[in-house]
Amino acid sequence: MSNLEQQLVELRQTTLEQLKEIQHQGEKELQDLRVAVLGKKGSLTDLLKGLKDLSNDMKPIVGKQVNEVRDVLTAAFEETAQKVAAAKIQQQLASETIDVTLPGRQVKVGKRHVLTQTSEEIEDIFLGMGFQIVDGFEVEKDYYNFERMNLPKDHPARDMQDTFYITEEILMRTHTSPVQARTMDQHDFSKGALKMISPGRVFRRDTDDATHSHQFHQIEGLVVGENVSMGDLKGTLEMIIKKMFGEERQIRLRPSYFPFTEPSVEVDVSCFKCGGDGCNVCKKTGWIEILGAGMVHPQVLEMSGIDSTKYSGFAFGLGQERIAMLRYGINDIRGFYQGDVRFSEQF
Ligand code: FA5
Repeated sequence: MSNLEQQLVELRQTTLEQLKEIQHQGEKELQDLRVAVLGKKGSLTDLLKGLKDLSNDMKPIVGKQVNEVRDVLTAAFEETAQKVAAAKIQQQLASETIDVTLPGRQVKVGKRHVLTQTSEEIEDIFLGMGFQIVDGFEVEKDYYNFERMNLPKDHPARDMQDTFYITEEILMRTHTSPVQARTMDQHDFSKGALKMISPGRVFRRDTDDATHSHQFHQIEGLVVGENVSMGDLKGTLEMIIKKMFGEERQIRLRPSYFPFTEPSVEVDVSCFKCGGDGCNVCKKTGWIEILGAGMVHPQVLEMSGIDSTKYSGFAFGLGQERIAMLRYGINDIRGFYQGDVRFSEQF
């Protein structure tokens, strides 16, 4: 037996013995031994270097023995690794004690955002009155957002609702009112009156402060049919406000101006804090402004091909944030959008 063959036998023998020992030690010791024997600079690689000094006859014979030893040792390392891992688990299990008296870990449960809750509550009330809920587009045509709302290109009232333009003709909608035109275009009046609401996000070039945001949420309401009157508008709004803020709430209509309604009104609700006596919430007036509304302008009906001598309608647009702020006493609108769970958890 050549010297090299002798060394191979010895390496195999000693490594297998060392592995038996390591079985009772740890993963690090096992890894160190693997590198020392099978690694790039390990003993087996060292022995391989001796091959070149052997005769041509011996080279293939000893080369084969080297491969055999590598295979045997690789398998032995694998087997020992499994034993070490199993021993580690056993050890952990033996040392672990479970204290069944410890309180369980509480699982935090999320919930819907306060604005979603508000919107769903309002949707439920209107669904109960036979309204349909319609979705609109957040990216809208200038045509529907302004022109169909009786605001032609050069109308000065456009200044009150400047917005972000995608192109000259496409913009981020400034209110949910364009859904009015889109829905009226589709409605078949031979099947009865149109009654719809449309909640959604709107965008304006407004400066962010405690009560204004450059993006916020509105709910549009629209009823068109025969003999729809201002009394219907007032009754509907009174009902929704009493449901949202309590039976004792009163509403007040003040004359206002929107190009798409005539007459137009601003709707106030009697202050939920002072009941109308005047306080810091209602700025000493006893009333809080909550939404804009009015009778649909005949021109707006006609643009949808609706005969304004036969049909009339009312519409309103309320700010969802405004409703939620009044209901829950939230004093800064920015809280809605910051995603702070300490804010969200309260509702
Ligand atoms: C409108 O947007 C009309 N389209 C509403 C309307 C619809 C009138 C149908 C008549 C018929 P106004 O700009 O006032 O109106 O906005 C309606 C509500 O949105 C306001 O009462 C307010 O609650 C809310 N709002 C307006 N601007 C902001 C803002 N920057 N941040 C948060 N809420 C806002």
